[in-house]
Amino acid sequence: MRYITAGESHGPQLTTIIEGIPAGMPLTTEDINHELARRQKGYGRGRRMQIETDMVNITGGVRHGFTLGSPLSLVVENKDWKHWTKIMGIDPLILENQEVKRKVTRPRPGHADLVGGIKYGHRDMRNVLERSSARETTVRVAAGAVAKKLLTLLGIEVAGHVLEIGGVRANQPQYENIQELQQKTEESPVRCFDEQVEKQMIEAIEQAKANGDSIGGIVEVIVEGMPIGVGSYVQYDRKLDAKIAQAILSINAFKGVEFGLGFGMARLPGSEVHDEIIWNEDEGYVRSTNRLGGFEGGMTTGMPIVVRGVMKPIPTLYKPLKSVDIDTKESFSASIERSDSCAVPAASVVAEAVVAWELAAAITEQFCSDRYELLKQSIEDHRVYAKGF
Ligand code: EPS
Repeated sequence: MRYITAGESHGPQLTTIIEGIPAGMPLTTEDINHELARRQKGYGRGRRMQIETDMVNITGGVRHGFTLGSPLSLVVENKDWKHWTKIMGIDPLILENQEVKRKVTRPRPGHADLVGGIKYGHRDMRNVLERSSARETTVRVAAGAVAKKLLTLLGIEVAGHVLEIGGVRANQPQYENIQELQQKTEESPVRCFDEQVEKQMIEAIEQAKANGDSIGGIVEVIVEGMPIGVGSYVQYDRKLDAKIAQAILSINAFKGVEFGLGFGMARLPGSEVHDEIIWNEDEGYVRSTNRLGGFEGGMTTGMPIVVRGVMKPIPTLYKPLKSVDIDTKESFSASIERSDSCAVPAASVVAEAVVAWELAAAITEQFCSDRYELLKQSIEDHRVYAKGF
């Protein structure tokens, strides 16, 4: 499976082309729109989310509610485009020295503006920020929705939630089943399972907003139902945990990733890090603990996957940091753009999407995957085989 995306934040639309989804998999527009709406929610978003109501238009690869095996083409319109048709126009400017509004010459520290400008030779750094904007995660969530649909049909559930915002840390969630985690997180404006700290998180966001500042946090994705042995130890670029780490770090503003006990493992002896193996007739091989977060040797252990990512505070600030005007080389405040004060809740939905994508891609690579029914059968056969191994 592979996908690429295209489109600028204030351009006409965002697009993704997806290849490798098995033929015959049920898929509806609503499956994708549901995930797009989840990404748009979350306390701390700016005014842009009031303009957009993201809806997908499937323009290839699906017929009468089933995938065809041909590439899927998904398009999401930017409603804000109508306010930007001149600034972001596609056609050449009529007058050569015509002044374009909202030119960016004072790069924002922490964004791609300056470095991207130097790399591609854009002296109007709007050419950089329009593409490096997290608006692009809209279509990554659309691609992830397709992957998530496949996983759900194969009995694999993905749940993302927020663990920390601006230094306010939630307790590790305690739940009976993953559906409870999914439901409770869904009801929270900051996508946090812990109701006790939810209010404090909201206050932290309010405080940041009042100060013209921004705050980051930590999101966690938990996946249950993965078959044992997906991924591989035989080559560095086939290790599935490494692919997931890359996917998490590819989310805008993400700076770190850990599995299971993560960085805490540095302070513990081996006897308190590894997960003992037990076997029973019902479940086959299971572990008494899950400190490694679902991976051994780059392969799934069959235990829940537990992966966390850290998001830095968004670098667009209403009280901007010092920067330099690239035209005059004089010191100035960085340019002010409309922004969110905290996008950690939304980022937990993006994290779900990118993790789901990597898992679905690994599954379709490993099992018979031209036809959905064949894939389903070969996963069921593998589960039986692994249990009795
Ligand atoms: C973003 C800036 C804001 C965010 C945007 C990401 O957009 P605008 O510049 O239009 O106010 O709202 O996020 C989205 C549009 C989105 O859909 O998540 C940025 O610069 O990264």
